[in-house]
Formats: sequence, structure tokens, C-alpha cells
Amino acid sequence: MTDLNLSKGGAPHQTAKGDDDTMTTAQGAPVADDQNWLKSGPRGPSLLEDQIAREKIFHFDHERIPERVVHARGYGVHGHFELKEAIPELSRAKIFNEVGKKVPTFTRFSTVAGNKGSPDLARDVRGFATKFYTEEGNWDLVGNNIPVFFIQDAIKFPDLIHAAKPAPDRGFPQAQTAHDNFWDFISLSPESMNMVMWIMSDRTIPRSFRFMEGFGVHSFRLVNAEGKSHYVKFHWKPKQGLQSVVWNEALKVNGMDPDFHRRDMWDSIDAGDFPQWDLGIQVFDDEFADKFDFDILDATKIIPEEEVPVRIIGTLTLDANVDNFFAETEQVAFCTQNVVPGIDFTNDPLLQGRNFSYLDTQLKRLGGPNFTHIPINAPKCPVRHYQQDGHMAMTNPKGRVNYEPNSWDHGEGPRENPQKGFTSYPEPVEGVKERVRSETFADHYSQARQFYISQTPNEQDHMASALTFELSKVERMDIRQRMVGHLRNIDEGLAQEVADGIGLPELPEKVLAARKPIMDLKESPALSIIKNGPSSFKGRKLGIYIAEGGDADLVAALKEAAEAVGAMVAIVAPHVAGAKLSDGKMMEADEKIDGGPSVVFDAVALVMSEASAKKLALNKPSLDFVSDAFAHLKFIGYDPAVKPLLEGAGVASRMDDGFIKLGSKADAKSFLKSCGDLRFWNREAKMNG
Ligand code: HDE
Repeated sequence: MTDLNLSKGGAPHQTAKGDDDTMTTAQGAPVADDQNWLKSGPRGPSLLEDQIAREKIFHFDHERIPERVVHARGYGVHGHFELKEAIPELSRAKIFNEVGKKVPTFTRFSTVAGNKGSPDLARDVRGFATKFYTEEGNWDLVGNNIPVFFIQDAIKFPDLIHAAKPAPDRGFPQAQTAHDNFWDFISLSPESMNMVMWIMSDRTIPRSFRFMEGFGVHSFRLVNAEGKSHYVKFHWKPKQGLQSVVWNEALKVNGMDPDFHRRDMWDSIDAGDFPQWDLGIQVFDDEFADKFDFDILDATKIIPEEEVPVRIIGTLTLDANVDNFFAETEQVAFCTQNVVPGIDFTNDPLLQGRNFSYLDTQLKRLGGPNFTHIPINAPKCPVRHYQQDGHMAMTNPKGRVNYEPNSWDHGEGPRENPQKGFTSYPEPVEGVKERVRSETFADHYSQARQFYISQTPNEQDHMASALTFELSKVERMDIRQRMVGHLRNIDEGLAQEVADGIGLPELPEKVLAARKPIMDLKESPALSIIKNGPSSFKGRKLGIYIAEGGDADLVAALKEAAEAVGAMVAIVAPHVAGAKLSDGKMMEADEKIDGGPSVVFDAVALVMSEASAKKLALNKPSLDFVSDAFAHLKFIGYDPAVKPLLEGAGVASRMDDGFIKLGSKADAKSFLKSCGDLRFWNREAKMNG
């Protein structure tokens, strides 16, 4: 039964049951017919008079607002921050001093380069911006999933972004850096070399937003009640552990499910599996800053965690999806200048420029100065001031006084409060007015090398492949050569591998370094993803490919074992209606094989009869399911009956310890345990060799 009523002319009519569900115009007038424009007779011309249709179309015509100039594609989630350890000795901010109090938050994850409709798994930096609605006003920590940045001075940001985005003449490529303009700019900007190592690593192809770290990037200040300041770098550590995909998988995911990351976030929150991050701080003082090898104001440098440990002080839990994507995710306006008393800026020239840019861009994007009235941006503490009017003013100030000092409302109206109010840290400042880059920013290669040597061999291979892939898309030989010339300052082995990969007959000259690189910085294990993975399959997704005659007990055991470790399960079958298993019962599928490829799962299991496996060995999506899972180093659980499918996919003779035989339902548990390693990395060298 449908509740669809068709009128004489065939137009549908679903009528209201009462007042509560009566449709109205934006002015609140009840609407009698939402299917037909007012006409002069049934076949007559439409009448301009129809105020209801005109209002509806007018609003539709203006539905889009300018997309963000960078970070256009993003996904927002509500949550809360809970302080675990108070730090009054460091900061007077209440958010850092009331242990156990839950401060509401809104976090938006994003890619940087692509347009709003670009695929989620583009190789790109991810934004990780959090708005804390504290009782002392909003604090925005607008960070990335990479702790360093491309450039040292904000004045270069438009150039960087122009070079990364589609070329102005042809309007492509979309959401990728594998093109001449990007590498031209990068190869002419030695300061970006540390960031280049990070973006060519698997950090830029995360498996999920849930499995990424976040970083405030800049050195900020924490200031305590006595006015004493410490420097701080903010870190988000995912409790879920780190995980990325492999490049070939990313390419396929983008085709199969361009919404992969947002869907993953939505699904896990919807399922009650709330991702969490610990907030960590690296705290240091001027004495450390003076003796550190690099300038702490230079955003192209990290402070290794092994040198200044990350102290965990609280936890962010993301526990609610948005009600409305536009109202919340699209309209949220982060501004780096939003800080609360007890948190302050430093002179990092990138941060200083950002403090101008974010406020400025919101004016264009949201259309006026009152974007703080939009619910997602409005502080959740009292707001009192004499700012007024402007486009879309949503508050309704009363009375005759709109200035201060005044004689009307003393004792009631807002007045400055030297004790509670924000005071800037009185850092002494003097100097010659000049456009200059500090000499202390001149080291461009040392930390790039440190990042590279801190990776596992698999990760190093991925970096060489990524550089080779990207530079192979660069048409100009001089740009390719220049890049390899930079790599020689980082690691000769890497430079050689890339040079071979792109077919350079000989290694180009090293690019002249502004300062001699430090070649013996210690490895920092914290920089590797694989060294910081999870120890279980919790929060990951198992795809079970079933077909006619599959062992029903085994499927049930796999589901149970996966759920026991906190993993999600999806049943994939040749038809979405499912398959009849060995118990004669029909098991419904979540996905038809064409829409449920192995690339969207972290591990797969194959459960079907030999006859089904033979049949499916002729089916391309089924073969891809297996051969991709193999190529992407996934753990593959298999019922021995599926041999014909393994043979068809060309993996039967290449089976390794990443294949786990599911001889009986008892094997399900140990399979899920193995899956906790996420990928069978040993396979990779054999694949390439
Ligand atoms: Fe941004 N950046 N940025 N950025 N950025 C924007 O602000 C800018 C930088 C970051 O989910 C814009 O509201 C300049 C570093 C995130 O809404 C814009 C410079 C880091 C987001 C802007 C930087 C970031 C943005 C575009 C160089 C990591 C998305 C729309 C000085 C620490 C926030 C908007 C969201 C967005 C400017 C560099 C992170 C134009 C000038 C470094 C996560 O204002």
C-alpha cells in the first residue's frame, strides 16, 4: 500500500493530517496545493501571480552560498570535550580547569584542494577544525591532520592554493596535486619540503576521519592567572589508532564511493560507535625554544614528541550527526582568532595571517557580519555588546542605548572587565619595519629527512611511489628534475628511486640548500602510521561475500566474532536480495557485489559453495573483489570451497599467511584476531618484486 493519491491529471497528492503537518510558505501562510503552479485553465499559461510558487523558486534559486575557497569539501559532527587533567599552572582558561565538565563541540573534517563535490579519498591534507563552545566564549582550534605546513609566511597562501587547485585556463585537474602547476610552485619553494614528505606519505589517504591525528600546527601560548606564559602545540590522538589505505585502493574507492569518509563517520555515529580523540599538549618555554634546532615560530617544523612529550589532558567524543548538513556543516565559520582568556597567539607569521583571513572570508561566504547569530556559530554563553544591525541581524536589542560609556544602563549594560576579560600576553616587541624572512627559518631539509627515516620500509616505498606517480603526471622535465634535486638533500636513496621511477637518465644536481641540512636527527617513531596502528579490528569493517550454498554456521560465527571485537559487518552477495545458505534459509545482503567491492572493507571473508565459486569465477566484480583484497594487502578469510574463485582471481598460487582458512566456524575468532593487524604488510614486497 502506498499513501500516494493521484489527482485527475495524475499529479500526486499527500495531504496533511492536521495542523502540525500543514505545509506553509516561508511567511507562514498555509499551502493548499504544492504540485501545481497557478494557471489560467488546466492547459493555460502559468500565472505570475502565484506567490507560493514564486517564493519557492526564488528561495531555490539562492540555495547555494560561495563554497569555501579552500577546505570546501567537509563533514561536520557534534560532540563534547571533557577535561581529564586540570592545568591551572599553565592556563587560566576555564575549559582547562574544570575537570569532568563537558564542553559542547562541533568538529568539521575536510579536504583542502577539491571542490565541494570532489571525492573524499583524494590525496590531500585533511582539515580537523573544532569549535569549543566554552562558557568564556568560542575557542576554535583550526588544525590539520599533518603537523606542519607548506609555507612559512601567510602572504604565500594564495600562490600555494592557486598552484594546487585546477589550472585557470583548463579548469582541471580536480582535487589532486599530480600536475605541473603544483610541483612547479613546490619545487620553487624549498620551505615546503618537510610538508612534501608528509603529503607523499599515507597520511594524505586516511582510511577514515576516525583514524587520523589532528594538530594545531602553530606554537600557541597558554597564559596562567599570574600572567605567566608557556608555549604550546596542540595534538589530537585518535583512540581508534591510525590507519590509511593504499593508493590503488584510494583510486578505486573514489569511483565506488566518493562519500567514503562522510559515510563512514555518519554510519559509525549512527551505530553508536563514537570516535574519540585525546587532546594532548606539548608545553615548552623560551629556554627550550632558544636551544631547539629550529625556530618554534616556523610552521614547517615539528617538535618531535620524543623531545617534548605529548601530555594528555582531555578527550573529545563525537557523538551526534548533524540534523541538517547545510545549516551546520556548511554554515559553520571557524576563525583562528577565536580564543578565550588563557589561550593566546604567537608571532608565527602564518598564524598572524590566518587571524585576518578567516574572519574576512566568512563575510563573503556567509554574506554579512552577523554570522555569529547562526545557531552553529553562536556561542553558548551570554553575549553582550553594542554591535548592531547589518545584514540578517537576528537579535532584537531593546532600549535607546547602543554605545558605551553611557549614563543609561550602568550596572546592567555591558562594560569591560579587566579581571575576567581577555588580555594579550605582554610580549615585548621592537624592531625595524621590514619585509624579511628570519634566518632562523632557513633550514628546509633536516626534518624532511627525519620524517622519511622514521617510516617503516613499506611506508618509505609508498612515499617513493607517490612521488613517482605525481611527478610522472608533470609534463615539464625541468620541474621533475628540480624536485629530484631537492630529494637529494633529503635522502639519496629516495632521490634515486624516484629518478629511476620517472626514467631520468641521470640524477640532477642537488638544489642549493639555504642552510646545510642536519643529517643525523634521530628517528621519531611517532611519525609513522604503521608503528601507531591499533591492536584490534575494533571500529573496522568486515565484508563477507556470500553466495548460494555458503556455510550458514560460518557466516553466523564470523558475524558474532566481528561484533565481539567491535567491528562492523556487511554482507555482500551476487544479488541484493541475498543468497540461500546451507541451512536452506535466505540471508539478505547489504550490498550487491557491484556496489560492495572489497575496497570499502578492511578485511574480507568468502563463504560460498564450490558450485557458486565456479560460477562467480566468471564474474568480473567477484574476481575484482578477491584480487583487489589481495593487492591491497587485506586479510582474506576463505571457506576451502571457494578455491575456484581464488583460482579465477589469480591468487590461489600466491596464498600467504594473510589468507586464513575458515575450515569450521571455530576459525572465525582467530581470523578476526589476525585482522587486528589491519594489513598483511609482508605481502607488499612480493607484490612489487
Ligand atoms: Fe586555512 N583557511 N589558511 N589553514 N583552514 C580556511 O577559512 C588560510 C592553514 C584550515 O572546516 C579558510 O572558513 C590562510 C593552516 C582548516 O570550515 C581561509 C592560511 C591550517 C580550514 C583559510 C591557511 C589550516 C581552513 C577557507 C595561511 C592548519 C577549514 C574557508 C596562512 C593549521 C575550516 C574558511 C572549516 C579554512 C585561510 C593555512 C587549516 C580562506 C590564509 C596552516 C581546517 O580563511
